[in-house]
Amino acid sequence: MTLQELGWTPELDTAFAPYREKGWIPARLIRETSINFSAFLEGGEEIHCILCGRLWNAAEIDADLPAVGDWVAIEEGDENQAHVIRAQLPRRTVFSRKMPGNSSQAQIIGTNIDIVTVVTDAGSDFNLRRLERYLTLIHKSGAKPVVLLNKSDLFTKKELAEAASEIAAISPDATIHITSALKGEGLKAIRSHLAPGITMCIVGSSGVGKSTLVNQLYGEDWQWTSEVNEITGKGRHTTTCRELVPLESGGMLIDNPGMREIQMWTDESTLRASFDDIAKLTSECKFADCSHERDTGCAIRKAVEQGVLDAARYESFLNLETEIEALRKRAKKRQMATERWFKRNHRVKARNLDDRIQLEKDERGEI
Ligand SMILES: Nc1nc2c(ncn2[C@@H]2O[C@H](COP(=O)(O)OP(=O)(O)OP(=O)(O)O)[C@@H](O)[C@H]2O)c(=O)[nH]1
Ligand SMILES: [Mg+2]
Ligand SMILES: [Zn+2]
Repeated sequence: MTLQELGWTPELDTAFAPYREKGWIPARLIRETSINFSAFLEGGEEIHCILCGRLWNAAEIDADLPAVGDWVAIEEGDENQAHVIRAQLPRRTVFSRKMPGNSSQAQIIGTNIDIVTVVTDAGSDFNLRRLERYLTLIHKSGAKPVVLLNKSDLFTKKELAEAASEIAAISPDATIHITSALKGEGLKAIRSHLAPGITMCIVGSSGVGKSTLVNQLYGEDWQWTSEVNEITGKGRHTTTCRELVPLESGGMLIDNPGMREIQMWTDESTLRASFDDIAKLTSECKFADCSHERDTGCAIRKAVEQGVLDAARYESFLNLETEIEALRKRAKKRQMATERWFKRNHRVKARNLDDRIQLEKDERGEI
């Protein structure tokens, strides 16, 4: 596996020049667990590495820390010393969501991602409002959106076609494919997006078939690292940690744990872009500061009344705005407090004694 096949670009090569002079080598992070990381080197060798104390301390928030998909500079270790991440290279794209719970921080799902594939089905998981949120976040990340209606073996052609057209109506720029990961159907369509150096991040609720898809595209069962998968009560493997999987046919997949919450981590301009049709209407509202609720002369409400605009989509637009407004307020209020809390929390995370010893050595400049 060459660096290019791992997604290396001329821009990265330029950014890496000062690190090369120090004798460090480039690597792409494929897995992270607290402060332990795994990475691929040129040639495809997988290594374990730790973060140097300087980067650890410099990170004000979680999103500043290296994440799966990141390119880093590694100082190589030996039998006695761990490989150390010495520097982080600029990110081309960042796919993140709001951290679950009350925090107003961003949680990074993956970086340097070209395509985000949202997996759902035409049945119990199908939820257009949730999909809207995913698509808004994908739009913000700069990656290309793909939506899969998986488990096609469980639905009729009519059900699948209806679900697909409902998705198409809310996301004109997303490519929609109908697949059955179990039967290996529709894989060709997914492969058509992949090529050497391209990274596809796969997201969606737990149990929709993300890991099954990864295995199918990989060609055999990917050997998940032991801490990655947990066997649930039903005997099903559920992914507990993100992981980058390289494909022999070219391209890389990032498998993710199922997401229960997909909250907004975005701003007004992104919101408007993903509700382009509604945003256009706002310019026709009578008042410039129209709340699009009870104001007279609201073009959006008129469109709903005339049946031009779906009422649920209008509701969703209003809710998203409220959510972003709340997020902004919360962010302001908590910024200072959360930053302090996260700094402390990062250190607590270094529970593993070995890690702590390594970190301390590193902070003293011994490694
Ligand atoms: N009928 C049918 N079942 C499928 C399909 N794809 C996956 N499954 C089944 O759905 C269950 C969950 O699949 P996984 O691939 O583990 O789902 P996941 O999205 O990785 O779930 P998490 O790791 O928990 O997020 C397994 O029992 C699969 O065999 C499909 O296309 N059709
Ligand atoms: Mg899984
Ligand atoms: Zn209005």
